[in-house]
Amino acid sequence: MMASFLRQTYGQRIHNHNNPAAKLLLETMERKKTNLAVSVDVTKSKDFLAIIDAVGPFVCLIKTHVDIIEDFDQLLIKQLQDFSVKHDFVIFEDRKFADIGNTVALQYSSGVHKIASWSHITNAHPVPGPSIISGLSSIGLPLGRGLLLLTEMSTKGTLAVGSYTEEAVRMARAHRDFVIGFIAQRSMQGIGIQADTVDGDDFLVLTPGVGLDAKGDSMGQQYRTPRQVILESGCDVIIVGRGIYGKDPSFVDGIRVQAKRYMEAGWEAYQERVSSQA
Ligand code: 5IU
Repeated sequence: MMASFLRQTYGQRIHNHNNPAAKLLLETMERKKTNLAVSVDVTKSKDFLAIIDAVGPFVCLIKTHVDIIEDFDQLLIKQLQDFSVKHDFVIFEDRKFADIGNTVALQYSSGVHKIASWSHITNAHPVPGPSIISGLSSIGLPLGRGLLLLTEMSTKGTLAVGSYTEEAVRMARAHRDFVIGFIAQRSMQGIGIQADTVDGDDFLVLTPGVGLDAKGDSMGQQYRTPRQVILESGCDVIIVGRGIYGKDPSFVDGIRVQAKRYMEAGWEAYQERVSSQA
């Protein structure tokens, strides 16, 4: 029998997890009543911090790409951590590691960014095989961090489909202490296992490619609505970037309005999901 985690509340699902980062994310979602994550893809510290301060009250998680920030320094990380405490959100550096275990362990712990020291969650492409998980886990697990595997992508023509996706889910199942879930476009429950033979594990699914107004961009991005993502596809967290901060990252009033709008759409879809009949 497959346990259906899709109808459990985020609060109930805290007990399905042992990893501290997974628990923290579910606790935050339950406490703040939001499944919205904002992806802050801007190149200046000033814009980065202004967006985070504006969307902070509406999000469970902030997703970063710190390698695109031109004036990056350790003070910025301190400010990000202060906002994480002030607004009560989880930090996810979207680093998409993809190298051999030894190299990713160094990329995760060292260099300019020292990601493991401040990011609760990070992610990796499964393409190198299980050694990427052991490499990252050697650094992240002792710090209480969690890893998401990229099993699908939102882009046109993605190669992360079919048996690649299935094998990646199997890899995750073999490393439940550190792998807390997936970046994917739908629930991964039952993927890669024979139906009715094993209970599915409760993995978190965080989903980019979410927009209420646009269908995509000129570079292959494809958007679906919060309802399609949370209710119809069984994902847990909507990740929204430009849909919220648009073309003008300094217009904080507009950003707040959009963040609230996405938060409400995501939460409504979730409530409909947990209250729907099996
Ligand atoms: N992102 C995707 N699609 C994916 C994966 C990651 O869009 O399949 I994996 C990232 C890229 C960007 C954010 O940081 O999520 C989406 O930003 P927009 O909402 O602005 O398109």
